[in-house]
Amino acid sequence: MVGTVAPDALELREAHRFPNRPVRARGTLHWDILALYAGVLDGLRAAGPVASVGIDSWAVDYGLLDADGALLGNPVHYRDARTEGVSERVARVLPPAELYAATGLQHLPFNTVYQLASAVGSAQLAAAGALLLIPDLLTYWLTGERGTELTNASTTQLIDPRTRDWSPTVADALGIPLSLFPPLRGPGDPAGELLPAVLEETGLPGPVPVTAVGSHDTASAVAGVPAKGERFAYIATGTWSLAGLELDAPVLTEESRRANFTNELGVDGTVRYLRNIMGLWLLQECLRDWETHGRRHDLDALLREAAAAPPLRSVVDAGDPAFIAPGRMPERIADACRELGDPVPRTDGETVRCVLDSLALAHRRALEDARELAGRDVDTVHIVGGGARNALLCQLTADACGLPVVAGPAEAAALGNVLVQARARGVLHGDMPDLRRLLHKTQPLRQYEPSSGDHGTPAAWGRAAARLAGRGRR
Ligand code: LFR
Repeated sequence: MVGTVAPDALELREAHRFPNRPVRARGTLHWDILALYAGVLDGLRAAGPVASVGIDSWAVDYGLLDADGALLGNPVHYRDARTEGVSERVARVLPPAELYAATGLQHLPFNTVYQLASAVGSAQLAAAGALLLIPDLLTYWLTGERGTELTNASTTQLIDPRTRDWSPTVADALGIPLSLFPPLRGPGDPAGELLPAVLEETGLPGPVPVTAVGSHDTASAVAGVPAKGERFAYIATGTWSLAGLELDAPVLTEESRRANFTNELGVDGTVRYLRNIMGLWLLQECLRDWETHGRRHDLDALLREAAAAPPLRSVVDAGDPAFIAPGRMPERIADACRELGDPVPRTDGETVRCVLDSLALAHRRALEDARELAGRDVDTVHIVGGGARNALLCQLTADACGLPVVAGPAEAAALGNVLVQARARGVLHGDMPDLRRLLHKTQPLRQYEPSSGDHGTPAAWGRAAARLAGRGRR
């Protein structure tokens, strides 16, 4: 994505898009990191002359380097089964309450800490001289310089959100050598310059500085929320739905831990207080499954079918970690409906409706909990990320939450990334509200009012929420 920024103008152009296809080999699900790096180089070539580069990606995953700086194996996908049962083992050494008090991170089975705990004792970890999170690894290949960007480091579960620094307590208890991580750097810090070989390969005129941004895509997406005041909640929806609040300080209470809320670190000293919800992964996996069964759907037609399906007929818990692994998603959703005593969707359109109703309910629950746990009032919900294009999901979320939803921009992560770079290069000035002013001035947004009534009355949403809550998990 190429951003063009001036004090009163902000535009984004897609220069190049490439697939990200995980590869299973010898039973392990990997990222095809060299294909991704090749995509980055193609993107730079297609972008043409640029004043700065910044990289963000999904969180938690990493590559290990040997003493010569060579990559030791393909990074493993966080959806791989290697972390199965690891959090239970870790809990015996470090009780969940202590881990939460130290790191404030939501329990997700794939957090880096569990990935590393599962790797302790492996030949690969023993041979490692450095660990680089995905955006930091790509940055290293582009610049030759190593660092650990803070917003993404905060998803490792090895960072103390109060000090915004490593937590030796956690690392020591689990035998994880923090010395593997290069020094921390924050959004806006310099991260080197494109190497001569990279300039040559991409045809870019140098020098091109690389700037650290909120390298966790969700940190950049939240920086890209076009909020006008302080009383807003956000839902960054794509493969995941990350629903919560932007705070000045972490909430580390026992209630917060029980509610499975995370305190990830954001741009400009902020805390992203949110819950991870399965997101459009549920839909993506259904589409993939139907396609392998010879049913290739036109997404718009399918969403129209879903919109016409009976509302709130069947719902599942869209926060259930049981949905993390890939495969057989429609079947797993049907099983979950059965288990919860709801009718099994009869058509693909009904399955999609079940997914979207369930996501809307999970959004409602997350925002209700966040407001209560953080003691914050909210008058607007911002939906950013790819899901902002899904009108049905936006309307259902407005209905479920009983709040107006402002949808867009879909490319919030790229915009948040670009804004931080532009400020670091001196093109923009000011703090988050100033950067956000530029967003709501320049980006097309769409508003959804609650209680349209077409998709269930407020009372029906309340009953569905209570029904789901009564069944236990979040
Ligand atoms: C979103 C995201 C989430 C993180 C998940 C796994 O793309 O980065 O914030 O929990 O992916 O890394």
